[in-house]
Amino acid sequence: MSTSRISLTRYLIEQERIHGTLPPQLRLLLEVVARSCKSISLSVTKGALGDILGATKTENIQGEVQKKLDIIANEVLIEANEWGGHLAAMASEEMDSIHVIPNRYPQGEYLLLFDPLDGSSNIDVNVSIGTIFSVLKKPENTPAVGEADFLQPGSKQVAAGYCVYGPQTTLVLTVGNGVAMFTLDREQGSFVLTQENIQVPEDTQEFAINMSNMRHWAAPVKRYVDECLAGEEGVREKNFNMRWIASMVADVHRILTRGGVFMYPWDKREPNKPGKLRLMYEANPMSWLIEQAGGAATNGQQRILDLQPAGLHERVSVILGSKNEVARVTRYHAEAVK
Ligand code: P6P
Repeated sequence: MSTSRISLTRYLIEQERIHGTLPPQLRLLLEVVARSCKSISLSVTKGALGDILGATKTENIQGEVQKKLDIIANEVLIEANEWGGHLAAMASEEMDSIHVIPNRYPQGEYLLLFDPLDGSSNIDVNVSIGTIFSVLKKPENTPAVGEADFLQPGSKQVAAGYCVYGPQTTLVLTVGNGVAMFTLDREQGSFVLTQENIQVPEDTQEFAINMSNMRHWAAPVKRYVDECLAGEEGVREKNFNMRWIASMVADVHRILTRGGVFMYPWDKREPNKPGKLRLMYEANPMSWLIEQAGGAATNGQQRILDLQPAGLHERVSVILGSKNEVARVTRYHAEAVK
């Protein structure tokens, strides 16, 4: 399919025609999410002119102070998605419990999860941020939708994606037949297909991790990063570059575009927490995108998409990106327990 000026709607209709994996309700859901991202992008680009910078006086369930834009983005997604009849409920990083579709609207068969504004610490310093979303089907024959209906492994996702608000506003999504990227044409106000069948190179010379946490890492992560730092004089016999944007969406976008390995592993600062990132609406959607693009994603021991969630906001250790590098880090974890 040539990518000359193919709109998101046309792409989704053609995906349904070719693969039959995109029923109208799911297509509507994705189009509404895309429209929400356009609206969020508009707020983001206003910056100080739009009174959207700075923090509120409230905290989310993670105990993190909520930025104004966190709340704005959350409200945009809730208001845009609750009346369409395609959802049974929504879950968000910014809300303690699920948001069930109000009785005044018809209920649909999908569950939408999102981190409305990922990378909040970058908002006030004009660095790329983004929205991450994941779509599950509501289990059959459940009388009233509840939190337990969301607790499905990432392998059950029917759609996943993100929108990165950077120099371009780019929507990246998968419905299970590969990964496509759409760039926002602000003159037309529509997302245009700019890349499809994205492939993550199996090898890389670029790793992404917050190096300031080095003294807290487990041995396998330290071993892997030390070998990268040793460069061509070390066992890897090649030099590595490092990137860390502190915005998962931007780091993952770089990896989808040119390869690399992203790590936010368990560390001993809070040993009872498996990691910092959230499984349901950060790690699962990003892991599916990476796998759909030929990469890999584990928590150091297991494939992330196989993990059975126990809670809506549970955290997970994340190692994802170029397949051969993720395999190496995962192997180092296995060797450490022998
Ligand atoms: P740190 C943003 O807050 C986030 O959840 C991810 O987007 C990002 O990768 C990570 O946290 C950054 O964490 O500890 O480096 O600030």
